[in-house]
Amino acid sequence: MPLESIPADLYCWPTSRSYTRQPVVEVHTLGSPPILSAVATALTTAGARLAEPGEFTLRAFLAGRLDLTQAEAVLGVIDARGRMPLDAALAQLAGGLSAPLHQLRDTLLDALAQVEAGLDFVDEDIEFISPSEIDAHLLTGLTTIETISQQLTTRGTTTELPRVVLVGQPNVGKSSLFNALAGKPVAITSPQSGTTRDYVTQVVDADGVRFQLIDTAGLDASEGEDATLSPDQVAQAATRHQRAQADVQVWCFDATYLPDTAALVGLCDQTSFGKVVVVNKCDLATSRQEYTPAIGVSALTGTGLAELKRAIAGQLAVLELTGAVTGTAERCRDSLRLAADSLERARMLVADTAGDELIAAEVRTAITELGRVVGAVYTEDLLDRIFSQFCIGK
Ligand SMILES: Nc1nc2c(ncn2[C@@H]2O[C@H](COP(=O)(O)OP(=O)(O)OP(=O)(O)O)[C@@H](O)[C@H]2O)c(=O)[nH]1
Ligand SMILES: [Mg+2]
Repeated sequence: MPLESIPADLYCWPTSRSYTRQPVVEVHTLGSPPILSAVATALTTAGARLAEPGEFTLRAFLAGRLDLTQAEAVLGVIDARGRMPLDAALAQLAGGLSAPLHQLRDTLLDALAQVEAGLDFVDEDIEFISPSEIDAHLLTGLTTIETISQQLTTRGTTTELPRVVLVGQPNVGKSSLFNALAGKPVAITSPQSGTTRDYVTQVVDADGVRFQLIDTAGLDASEGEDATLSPDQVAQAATRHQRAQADVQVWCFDATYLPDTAALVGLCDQTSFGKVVVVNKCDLATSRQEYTPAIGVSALTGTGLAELKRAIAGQLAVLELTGAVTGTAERCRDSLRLAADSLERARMLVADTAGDELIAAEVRTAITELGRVVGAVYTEDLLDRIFSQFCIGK
């Protein structure tokens, strides 16, 4: 197909109201690699060059559109392989970290300006800010840093255990699998459909990875339809809630009742992350069947349980690998500590009436350290380190 006959849309931002605050034109066309490569070749032949990794986000940062924590959050969103890291990255992108940091920096800059103004008039006995006012600013600063540091620690180490939720139709053996994985009979099981009414949870260790395992009520055909709130529907709503909160969903099927093989295969196709598909009651299957890519297990005999644990641990490992926001936490920890140390020293100097020069120097150090976190103070090396992790075109 000749290149000029390809349908394409051009999105133009002729002024500064673009992602990078520079005039931008986006070409949207068919997503076929040879076509995209032909378009890229045509554009580069006409004088354009390919973007460096992360160049668009770097430009957005340099133009003041994003600060450094938000630029890192862009990477976090792209790399997120699960609900938790995605939520953390989106919150950071929305300014969850930058807003309090910028506010704190502004407060300290104001305080510093007044301390320094006093230095210029030291012989004339004019006081621009009283020691108690300085101390109040420093104390606010310390409290804010403490809060942000705690937030970063929680994000960096994720104290909350990841949630693995068992879902499937009634009677497929979810509660039996729950007990088998938990290693003890915690959940009630029975031949009667609809046994589990409320969810049950247990901390489980699989291949050295700890997680919260959650058993839910079976999903019946009425899921999503509404009527009066019968106990069934309450159970269904609880199941939907648990599913929405899941980091990994384990979809359970019954080997003796595999109604829709196409649906099973379809579900397995979407298992790139966050899902594991199991076929339980393999001991009852008439012939030894292969369920790949689903995992054949038997809660009764224990067949396939080791493989299931490995699969869950594998999915959780993918979650752990996403580290952009963790990256921010690591990058910022030292700077926040140094800023807090300076503010502590400044407070002692205020208490000792040690002189405004020394107080100003400590506040300046704290401001510089906070500036490093948001990117108001940066080096080429730091930018290289952050933006080289991006893929081209972001
Ligand atoms: N043969 C065999 N029976 C099983 C297996 N797993 C569960 N069962 C039986 O299947 C029935 C249902 O098991 P449950 O674990 O209660 O099923 P459930 O999915 O939790 O059911 P609901 O809570 O009603 O949604 C029980 O009679 C179990 O003994 C298995 O691997 N092999
Ligand atoms: Mg059950």
